[in-house]
Amino acid sequence: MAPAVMGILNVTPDSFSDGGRFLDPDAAVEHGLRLAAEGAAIVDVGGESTRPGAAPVDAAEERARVVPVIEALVGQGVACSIDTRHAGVAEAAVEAGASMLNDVSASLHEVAAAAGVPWVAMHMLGDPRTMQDDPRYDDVVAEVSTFLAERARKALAAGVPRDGIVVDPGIGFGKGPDHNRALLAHLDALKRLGYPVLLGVSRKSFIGRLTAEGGEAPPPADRVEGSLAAAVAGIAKGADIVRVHDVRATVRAARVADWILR
Ligand code: HH2
Repeated sequence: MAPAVMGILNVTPDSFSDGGRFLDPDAAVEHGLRLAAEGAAIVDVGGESTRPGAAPVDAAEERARVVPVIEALVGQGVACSIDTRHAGVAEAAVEAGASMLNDVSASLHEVAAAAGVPWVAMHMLGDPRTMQDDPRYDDVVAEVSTFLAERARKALAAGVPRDGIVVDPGIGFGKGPDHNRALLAHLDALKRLGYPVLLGVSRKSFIGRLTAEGGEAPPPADRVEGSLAAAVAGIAKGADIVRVHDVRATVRAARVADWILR
């Protein structure tokens, strides 16, 4: 099966790429419908930016941002995941119809078990406010793999079924450029854990750096080629789900890559 494309819908004022564009619920629902029409298998709804340096959002505020949008999208037949670090938000989102828990804290396995929804465990070093302050690893691939294996074991013990676990290296979450590159180049090491792998590279800063001209990185919305290259490289290394802003382009690229690779 071709890798699944997860479309990003940030109902936030401050996300690094699309902050403020979809804070209005009507605009958010319209964008979610567009992502689904473009081929997103699932739309990932988030109400808190986790970009480097971002300040945490009050959980009640986060819930108020995401719940109406999820209700409206699910009501129109669009599968949604909830991108959160907060148990209360995750529970409210599942209540509203979200069918997957995208957990950037990798700590909400008990919520996933109780709700009976698949759980994405993402690796992050520290928290968004400080994670890019000189992150260090002895062996980033081994440390991220060990962390995710241990979290998956905890989730199994809590009652999340084996086929309800997805792992994600957390590109850009407490990682410098060399850490990101090592994780992408060795994504097959994560695959060996035996769970589907989700990869989020879309428009991230390493792509901006690599595609800079005259020392200036293109703005996030102008990083589509680099994002496609990174997604396809990830797919070649076994990514099963790619989380992206540019859904139509990624669906097309993934289809071609998959035809060649599989
Ligand atoms: N990246 C972001 C947010 N959530 N979830 C997973 N599983 N993997 C990721 O790599 C990932 C994620 C950051 O991207 P974005 O949502 O576009 O920005 P922001 O955090 O500023 O809202």
